[in-house]
Amino acid sequence: MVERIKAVEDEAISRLNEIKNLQELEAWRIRYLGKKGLLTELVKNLKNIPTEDRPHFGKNLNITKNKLENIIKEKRVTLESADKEKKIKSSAVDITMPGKGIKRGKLHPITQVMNEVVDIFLRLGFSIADGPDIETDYYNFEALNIPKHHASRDMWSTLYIEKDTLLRTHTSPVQIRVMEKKKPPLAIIAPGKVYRRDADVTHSTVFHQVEGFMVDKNITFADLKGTLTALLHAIFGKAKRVRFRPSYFPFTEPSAEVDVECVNCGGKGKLSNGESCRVCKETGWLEILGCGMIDPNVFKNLKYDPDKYSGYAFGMGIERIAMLKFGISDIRLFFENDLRFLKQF
Ligand code: 2U9
Repeated sequence: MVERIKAVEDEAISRLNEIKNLQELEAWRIRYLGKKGLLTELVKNLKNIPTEDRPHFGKNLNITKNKLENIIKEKRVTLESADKEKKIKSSAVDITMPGKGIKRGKLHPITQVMNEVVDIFLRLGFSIADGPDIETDYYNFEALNIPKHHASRDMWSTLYIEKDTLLRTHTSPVQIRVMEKKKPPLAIIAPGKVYRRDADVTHSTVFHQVEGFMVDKNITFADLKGTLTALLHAIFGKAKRVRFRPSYFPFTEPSAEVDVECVNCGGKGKLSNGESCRVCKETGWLEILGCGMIDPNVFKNLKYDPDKYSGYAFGMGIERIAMLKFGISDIRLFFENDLRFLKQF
């Protein structure tokens, strides 16, 4: 009997060393000290032992039982504190971890180019004006020397809301409204959205313009040339050649279109590998601006004396400048809001 008790105790102690968690410890307790445990069975067996031997075995059993109970108590404390520590480690905030970082947005490429153009004019002494997107036929056309049913109206694919109400096709009406309220000298730019019934890879129904004018006594075409050349050199670089070509607009006379040396082929019309330049269609030039001296009829509509005052005006499409600056061949990319595209600017 004593050997049996010793064997159970030895087994229990040797198995205890392999225990790694509280579940295994509970299984161990059940095996030795549970209701049907090995040691409990030995206690139950006492009744089959001669009465005179019972105290001796009983004492032995008690010593072993106490020993195992003490061991299990100690082991439980160790395992419980290890368990606690593990839980704390896995759920605690590690204050040495780097922060998540705030992702900063960027300005839309059109806004960037718009700001760049506006800043150049502010440095040249121009002021900014704005006006409504929904305009009347008078401000969008008639005041600008574009009468009803005149063939020149075909230059703008206009979106009408009602007979005399429309989405402005250019920001020129803003300038008419300024001239109605203020007297020269005036140097104004009108940046903003404009609308046309037009959509393909280079045209969008909604696009952005910067138009502007300067009106005073003795304003000449030389002032116009100097200002717009300075603008294009600031946008595309001083090394780029600029040329003025005769053109026609109902609100300016004389009128001109302004070209800058092609940004893709350097004005050669051909690429270094001999291929023809698709950006300028082999001409070596890119059309960037329209401009001219304000037509005397526009002044007359506003009760300005065309013999006293003269002025120049100009207009440009911001999407076109952005496409050339960034080498983008499809205008729709600006309006699709695909982050893979927008992140590049
Ligand atoms: C007033 C008088 C004259 C504004 C002008 C242009 C020439 C021009 C186009 C460039 C590309 C529009 O975006 S675009 O399609 N604009 O060519 N605009 S002169 O002339 C004015 C404006 C206001 C009172």
